Amino acid sequence: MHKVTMRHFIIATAGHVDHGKSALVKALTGTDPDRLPEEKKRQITIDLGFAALNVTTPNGDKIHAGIVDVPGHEDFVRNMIAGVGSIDLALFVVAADDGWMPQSEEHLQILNYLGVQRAVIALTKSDLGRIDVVTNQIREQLTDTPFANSPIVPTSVRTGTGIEKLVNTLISQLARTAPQRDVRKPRLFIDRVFTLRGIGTVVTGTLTGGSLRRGQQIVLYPTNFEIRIRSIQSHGHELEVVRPGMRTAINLPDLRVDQIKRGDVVTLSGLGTPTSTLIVLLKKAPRLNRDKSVAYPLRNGSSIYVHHGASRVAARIMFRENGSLEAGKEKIACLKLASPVFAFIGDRFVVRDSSERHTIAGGIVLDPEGDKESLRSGVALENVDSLVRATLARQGFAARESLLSKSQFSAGEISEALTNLDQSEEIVVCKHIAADCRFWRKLRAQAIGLIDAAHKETPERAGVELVELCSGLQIQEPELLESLVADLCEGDFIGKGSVIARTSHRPTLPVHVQPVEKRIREALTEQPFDPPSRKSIESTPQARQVVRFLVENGDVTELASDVVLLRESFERMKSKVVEFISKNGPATVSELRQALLSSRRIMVPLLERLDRDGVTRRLGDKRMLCRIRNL
Ligand SMILES: Nc1nc2c(ncn2[C@@H]2O[C@H](COP(=O)(O)OP(=O)(O)OP(=O)(O)O)[C@@H](O)[C@H]2O)c(=O)[nH]1
Ligand SMILES: [Mg+2]
Repeated sequence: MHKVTMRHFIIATAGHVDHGKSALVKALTGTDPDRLPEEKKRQITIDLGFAALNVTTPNGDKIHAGIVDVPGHEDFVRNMIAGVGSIDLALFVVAADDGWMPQSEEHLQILNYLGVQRAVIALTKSDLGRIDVVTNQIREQLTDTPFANSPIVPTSVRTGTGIEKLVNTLISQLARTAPQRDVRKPRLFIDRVFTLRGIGTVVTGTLTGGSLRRGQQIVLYPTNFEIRIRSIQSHGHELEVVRPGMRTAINLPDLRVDQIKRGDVVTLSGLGTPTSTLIVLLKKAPRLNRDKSVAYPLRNGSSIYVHHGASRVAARIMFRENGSLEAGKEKIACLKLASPVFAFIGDRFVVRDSSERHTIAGGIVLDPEGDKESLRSGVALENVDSLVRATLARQGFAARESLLSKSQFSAGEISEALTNLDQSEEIVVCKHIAADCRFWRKLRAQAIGLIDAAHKETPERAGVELVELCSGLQIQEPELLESLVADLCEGDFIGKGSVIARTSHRPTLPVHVQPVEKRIREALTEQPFDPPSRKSIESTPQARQVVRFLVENGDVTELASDVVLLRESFERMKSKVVEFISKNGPATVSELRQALLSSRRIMVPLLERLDRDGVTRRLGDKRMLCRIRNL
């Protein structure tokens, strides 16, 4: 039996001013999308309007389509763009009496730049004639665009002609449309903010990339507020969960309306942060009116407006090699934004001129982190594997957790790609990081070189301190060092505390310093319980080298920075202290010093060490034994 499903889609209108978009939405849904008093007065759409269409497909599936009605007037293109991001289908309107007009063209280009793949064309006001002529004109205008084969349906809200056919055409298009992907990276680009009495602040937008649920903790960018969703609605219905492709209203009572604006983004923390430098692939449509300024090449350094999500941000364009972008061409560029946006790899955007009169280009975000290397080499967007490879080739390595978090791939897809690429030895995955093979080989070789050189130059040392390795390799990220050490230790290396060495390495003093060692041992043996200070023993660099060796090897015990003694002296002193206290009861430093023929300089740090080791305990100015020991 066929299981009935409910699918959600977003349709947005598009088309020249006064061509009947809002009237058509009302005829389709019963809702008048023009809600502002000024819109009613001027009989024009100024800002976005909303309605819903609930239909059943021939096989019984239910489709819920949120409709965003956009303004057609050239002064409000900015609002139009905010409404058509992340839509599934365009309801493109051309009036039979007017035919193809300037904003028909501009809206078509905007939809193309934003990557909208499907459209249904409504030839409105069909009661006013010229259907054949305008149909031909539309077909001609749509040649070589993604909408070249889109259905054209003549309609009239006056006579009711074509409305039912339009509904059926919309259904059959949506029935063939895949629902938006849920990659657990929800983003709600806010297109409206308002306050309701008794409820507080509400924001609305079209949800993409993942679900949101009631009570969930969200973050608002670019302001960085972290807050909880009090409640969620979609088209007036209270919901527990909203999914991608749904018009969404969320109640954020902890924020005031003036703390949020159109273009802000509701998302989850942990997916990265907004940025102000984007590397993009910029495209300029081929079919621009050659007499107009829109057709002029886009020059290096131009000031423009970038429309991304529901936001609009002033920006400057920088091309590679100071180039410019001509109509019909595409080029990699860097966009320096006046304020940060929360963009993902693969996001689409529209570019308008600085006077905001014309749409002049559009593009795809290649690298939201603005890495200069991406500007040079570009970014492969074909699939998750090539994106992982290219990202690692560019960056060298990345933390597995955060790699491509700002992309339209899910964490599961990214981690699967990492495993596959690691298995086919195209990248290296080790502990917390993933790395480019060449980068990893080079880093490993450098590390091995440093360790071997250290073994040779200072054979008396246990190995290389990890902090030295870190600075020698100029590593700033602790997880990179940890993964590198883990990798080395799977082979011929061993980590001992804060030191790494070859497994075969046995610390030895170089022959030429062995006389120095002999002298030091003698110095420490002469008065074993009251040896000379470290400073006086370490009068030369060689002597310092020897003392460090003896300490690292455990032949010499370091009691304080200036107090060292032979290990056997230390052990004997310990036994004598225990013996003395066992026999005579708790003793002062002075009593112990006299009993052991030592000095206060040695005795104080010695007893502190024994306290730390749990042998003795301080009681006033005396020492007692911690417990009876079997020594
Ligand atoms: N004769 C006729 N007039 C229509 C039809 N559809 C809309 N109109 C009229 O056209 C005018 C504009 O209609 P709207 O629906 O407001 O146009 P719009 O495209 O939404 O305009 P903007 O949102 O401002 O771009 C109104 O006066 C409508 O009554 C139609 O099918 N036939
Ligand atoms: Mg309208």
